[in-house]
Amino acid sequence: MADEIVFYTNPMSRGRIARWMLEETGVPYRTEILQFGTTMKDEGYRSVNPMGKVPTIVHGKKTVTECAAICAYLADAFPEKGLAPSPTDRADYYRWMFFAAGPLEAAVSNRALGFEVPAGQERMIGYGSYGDVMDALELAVRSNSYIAGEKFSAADVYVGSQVGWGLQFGSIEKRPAFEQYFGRLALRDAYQRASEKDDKAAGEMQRSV
Ligand SMILES: N[C@@H](CCC(=O)N[C@@H](CS)C(=O)NCC(=O)O)C(=O)O
Repeated sequence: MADEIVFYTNPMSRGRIARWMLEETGVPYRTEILQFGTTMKDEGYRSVNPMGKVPTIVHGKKTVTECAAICAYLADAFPEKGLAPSPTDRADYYRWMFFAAGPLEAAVSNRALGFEVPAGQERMIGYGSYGDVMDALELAVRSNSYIAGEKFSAADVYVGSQVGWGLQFGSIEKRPAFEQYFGRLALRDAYQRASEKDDKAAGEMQRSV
């Protein structure tokens, strides 16, 4: 029997990235919704993810946290779904996945919090400047149909989610290349299924308070 996947999430969180990736794999999974500040921080869940954050997946005896790792892990765990390039062809796949988990996430979060890198200190911080990050991201999404070439991959789930959220919440500039890239991804059945499930869960959560 296949190992069960348990998905810990909150529908108003980065858990939406992991949900999209789970839907791309098409494998069954059980969802556990956690609440900010309460069940997410209790001892039981901290024994799964000591950060008390979502998302987390538990696949049999394996626990994976961090959205980028969850996307990469699921692509490797279900190779027959074709969600990662072959191991010898992963230069862009790794490059942009790690770029999004490091420089992009940090630049966008800092900007949303109103933190500016002091002038002249750009060399001290991994992302340099928000402007450089945006220009590098634009080059990446403009070069091919997908972030790692002409084929969709798990890296698009991760990078695309950040672009989509950024465009929606105004933390990423509305450049046409970003809108076109995310527009292509948002048409995917798995993205739409995941969004529907999370929107429904969010609605139920709001009605129950
Ligand atoms: N680096 C983590 C970030 C996870 C994260 O910050 N999740 C937020 C929701 S978007 C969270 O769980 N916040 C609850 C808290 O910190 O109490 C990832 O990529 O998965």
